[in-house]
Amino acid sequence: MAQLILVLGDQLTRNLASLRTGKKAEDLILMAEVESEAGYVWHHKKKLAFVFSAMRHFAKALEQDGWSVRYHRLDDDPVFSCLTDAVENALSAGTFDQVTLVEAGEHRLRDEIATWPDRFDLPVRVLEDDRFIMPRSDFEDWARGRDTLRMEYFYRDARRKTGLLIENGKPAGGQWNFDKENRKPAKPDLFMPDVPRFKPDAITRDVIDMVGARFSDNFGTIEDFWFAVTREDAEAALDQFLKQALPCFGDYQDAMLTGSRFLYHSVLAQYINIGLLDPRDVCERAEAEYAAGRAPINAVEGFIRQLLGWREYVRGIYMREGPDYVRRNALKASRPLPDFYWTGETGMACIAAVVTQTREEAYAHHIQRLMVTGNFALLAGIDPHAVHEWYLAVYADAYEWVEAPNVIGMALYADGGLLASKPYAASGAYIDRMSDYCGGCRYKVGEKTGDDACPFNALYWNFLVENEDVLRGNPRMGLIYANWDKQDPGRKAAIRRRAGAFLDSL
Ligand code: FAD
Ligand code: DLZ
Ligand code: SF4
Repeated sequence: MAQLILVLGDQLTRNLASLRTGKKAEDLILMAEVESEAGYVWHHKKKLAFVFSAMRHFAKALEQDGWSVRYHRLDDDPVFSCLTDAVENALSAGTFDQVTLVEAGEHRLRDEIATWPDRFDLPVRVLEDDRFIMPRSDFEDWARGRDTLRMEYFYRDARRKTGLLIENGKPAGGQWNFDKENRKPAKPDLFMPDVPRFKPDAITRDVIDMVGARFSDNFGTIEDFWFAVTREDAEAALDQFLKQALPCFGDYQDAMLTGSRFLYHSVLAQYINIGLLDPRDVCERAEAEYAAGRAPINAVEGFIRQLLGWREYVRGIYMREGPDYVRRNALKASRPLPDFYWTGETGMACIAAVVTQTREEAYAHHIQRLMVTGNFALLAGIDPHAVHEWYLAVYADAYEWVEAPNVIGMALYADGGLLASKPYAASGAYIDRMSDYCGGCRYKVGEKTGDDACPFNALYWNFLVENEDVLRGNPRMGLIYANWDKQDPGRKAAIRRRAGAFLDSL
């Protein structure tokens, strides 16, 4: 029985379920660069180059393994507008009994694939994506019947199930979570390992030329492309992270520095999300660093929690909540996304730094995404769907299943508290404590009113007042509202005037 096996651009794993069931002598693998996947958002140029180059390298590796591979480049003739057309074209060129693929991660593509059995009049076998640490049914079982779906409890269950960082049935180091130790600001004189940079080979250079020519209007710069595009290079990046950065990952996890874009973060999400690295393997390698005494528990637990906890949890939320999740808007926010999210042209030094870095690297770390661009969008009441599309476009690791819960749920509270027990709203004081941005800013972080005051300060209180009907009843917000209530009425009015004037200027 001959199968046409479709491998998607984020399924670049030799151990993929469809390849495990396939037969090299009989089956044909199809991979296709298509317009719809390249264009469903305004992808960063470096994200496009990364995905296409990694796809081309993977196709080559499969051929070297003995598979027959049919590969369509975006600059081949004909250009396929969508994956459906690419599959139809491949089916018409051969004789197949079945189309086989691993399920897509995003609802958009899952819906497209659901039309295929009727359209092609052929069985379409969709296999579960088992490249996560736990099967999706584990999340469903955990979530069933619960009133609240807090990540921390999901994560503890996952630790028990996998045995990761469990010693004699107890959490390693005596605690489940060492987050309290992981909030240190960083000083510029700390030793910072640079992120591993890989020199583009001929395949990557070809892709860079194509992206530069076809997507010249897309967001971001294409120059200085350094991502790994093969499993071997992604493994080398993992090795370097484990040796050089993991020991300090915990301490400086929430810190931000103008001159250090990566700090001690792993910068591995883009590799894990397209299948060049396996998340369980990454966790086990980090655990081994703790076991060998080379990395402390607060670092290793903090790191493993991101992958075993957050990454698996947000995928569960995305699948459970369905396609309408990206349209949630619990706080009825409707302001358009300001242009400076694309240009970086703003007097707010923190936003300018994060957007500039995002434009150049297709990367920002978690606290930059959550507490700078995310926090601003929350406080300023920007339309969540526009914010969602921005995040989906600009990061090399962005796929809706992981991006949407982080944006709609975590950063914007647009799901009404399904994911976060209270909004991650903060004034300029938080950014000042965790970064060196404010020193170089035209605004004064210590001031709340007047034209020179840090906009985050007035926006913070304005946000609380504007959303009082939803937030005041939240027990975790009680102290904050009590603090506002105590303030002098004249001062309150001045803060709200400052916020109003700033919002009008956007
Ligand atoms: P590290 O800080 O080194 O963390 C290690 C790994 O843990 C990451 O590689 C990633 O795989 C995983 N991880 C960490 N935090 C999360 C999280 N909150 N959710 C899921 N996985 C996590 N992550 C994406 O992979 N794609 C996205 O599109 C994305 N969008 C985000 C948008 C917002 C508003 C926020 C607040 C977070 C978003 N994240 C996203 C989560 C996180 O910011 C990135 O995974 C991380 O910054 C990637 O950099 P890193 O590899 O250096 O991560
Ligand atoms: C991200 C991406 C891009 C830019 N292009 C392609 C493509 O041309 N062909 C393809 O198979 N996959 C691509 N991908 C990855 C897909 O968007 C990804 O498989 C889906 O978003 C998962 O639902
Ligand atoms: Fe950002 Fe305010 Fe600090 Fe300027 S003063 S960098 S706007 S937090």
